[in-house]
Amino acid sequence: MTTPRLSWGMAGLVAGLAGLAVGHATTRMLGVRLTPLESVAELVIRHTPGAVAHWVIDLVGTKDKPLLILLVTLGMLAFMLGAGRLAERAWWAPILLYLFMGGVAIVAVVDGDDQRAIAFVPVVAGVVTWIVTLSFLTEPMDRESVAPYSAEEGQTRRTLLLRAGFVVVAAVGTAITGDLLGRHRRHVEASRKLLNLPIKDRDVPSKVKLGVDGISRWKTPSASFYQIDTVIVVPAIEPKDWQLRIHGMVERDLVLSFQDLVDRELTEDWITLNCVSNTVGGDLIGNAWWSGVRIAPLLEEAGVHPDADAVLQTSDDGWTCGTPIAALTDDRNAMIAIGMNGEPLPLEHGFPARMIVPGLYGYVSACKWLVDIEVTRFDQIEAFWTSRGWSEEGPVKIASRIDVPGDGDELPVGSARVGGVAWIQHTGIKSVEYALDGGAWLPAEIGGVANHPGGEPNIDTWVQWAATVELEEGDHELRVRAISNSGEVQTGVEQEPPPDGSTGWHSVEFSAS
Ligand SMILES: Nc1nc2c(c(=O)[nH]1)N[C@H]1C(S)=C(S)[C@@H](COP(=O)(O)O)O[C@H]1N2
Ligand SMILES: [Mo]
Repeated sequence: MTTPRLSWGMAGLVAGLAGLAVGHATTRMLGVRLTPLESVAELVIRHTPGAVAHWVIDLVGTKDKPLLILLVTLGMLAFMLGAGRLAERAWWAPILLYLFMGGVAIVAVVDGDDQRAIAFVPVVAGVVTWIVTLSFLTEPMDRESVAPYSAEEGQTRRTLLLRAGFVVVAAVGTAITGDLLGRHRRHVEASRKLLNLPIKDRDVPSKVKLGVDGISRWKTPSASFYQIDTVIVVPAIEPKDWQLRIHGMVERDLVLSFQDLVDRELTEDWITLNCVSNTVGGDLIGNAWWSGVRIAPLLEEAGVHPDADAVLQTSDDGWTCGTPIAALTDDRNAMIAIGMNGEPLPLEHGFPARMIVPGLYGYVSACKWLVDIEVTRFDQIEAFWTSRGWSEEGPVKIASRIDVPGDGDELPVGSARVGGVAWIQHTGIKSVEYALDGGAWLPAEIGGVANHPGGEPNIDTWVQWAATVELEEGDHELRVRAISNSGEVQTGVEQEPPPDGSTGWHSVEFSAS
């Protein structure tokens, strides 16, 4: 007996629905605006000629959008049935179809308003689900077609129905879970918007800008600030449900609500944050205007035991980092931040509260979604990254980067403006030097530096640098190095990021014609 066509079609449909459910759930969980299906629908809207759109609106009135979603869904259903039927002929044929549909969704995302890497995840998750689920559903039928007489009458059909039932239940469950998580996230987003924190945004001090086209903006907009964490779904915490416990080797435990924090004296500062995993020339760094509560007075209030030398910070998601108490209690503006660039922290950057410590890499200091601070000793703790081979202490290393020209650029012969950024937080950059084509190191211009904390800019931020170079026709190489306020000259010795941060000079090769 051969399996009826119907079974293959049904397998295709069920696999298709599972993929849509996963695409939907991932969209909602990640807080991406549009599901892959909706992206495609918007793509269609954007590229429908005006005349056609008018004609449709005349015909169906304001029901045009639901109608479009319906049409796209029907189209998808047809494709899914088709995928199942194709699977009967060749196992790879439906995969081609899925990849094609995924490709259309990718085009829709690229063409849309959200091209962050995360916006592509639902599409990829959906396509993978299609492929895996279809092979799971068709496997009993494949087995039967290989050995047609070994299968008991009806056995294959029963297995298929069982598996299909299982997939449908799992898909519905996934979609509902995604919706619930998504709804929670939207509530928290709404609470965040309604928060009226006593914080202000700050304009970029004019003296820090060198006005070179294409170099990093001195103040990094929150939306383009690099994001590093270990979570798949960003924690969504209602401020009213949040609390921070400070405990361990202290005289008295402190428990703070979000309101307690807001009611304290706030501090605000420009601070550059960077990641230890940044490679030479890399972009895991950003500079923002942070608002928060200094951690030093809180620790003093708790009464730190003299033998303690570390705090273990724990995030709502379970991530941990160990930070030297010295860096939290000296004169630097180490703070529990609640604001970034004049707004409550974005969810991705630790809402409602995270630590920011000038001068330390993020992995040993900048705990997002911070809920617990344990005063302790380094010899008694293991934190997330230190247990994976990274150094216990992570002071920022001096570094500099060339933003323009880019590697491989072609420039016109003659004079050109080049430049980028340089940093060593909490020591501060004194000067930057560049060398063209292996020549001597020459001093670059740098954006104003104040060599004291609290100035603008201050020793806790990066600086822009720039120079004018004369280019002859041919290939060129430009390199850069920085010198700190303490006289440290950035080393040219190349080191990979592990275990405590990369070193080496950034260089770019380009040509002039
Ligand atoms: N909860 C949590 N906090 C975290 C991390 C993390 O994985 N989980 N990563 C850290 C690392 S390695 C860095 S570099 C910074 C990055 O902060 P950002 O994503 O706001 O730029 O956050 C730190 N805080
Ligand atoms: Mo990091």
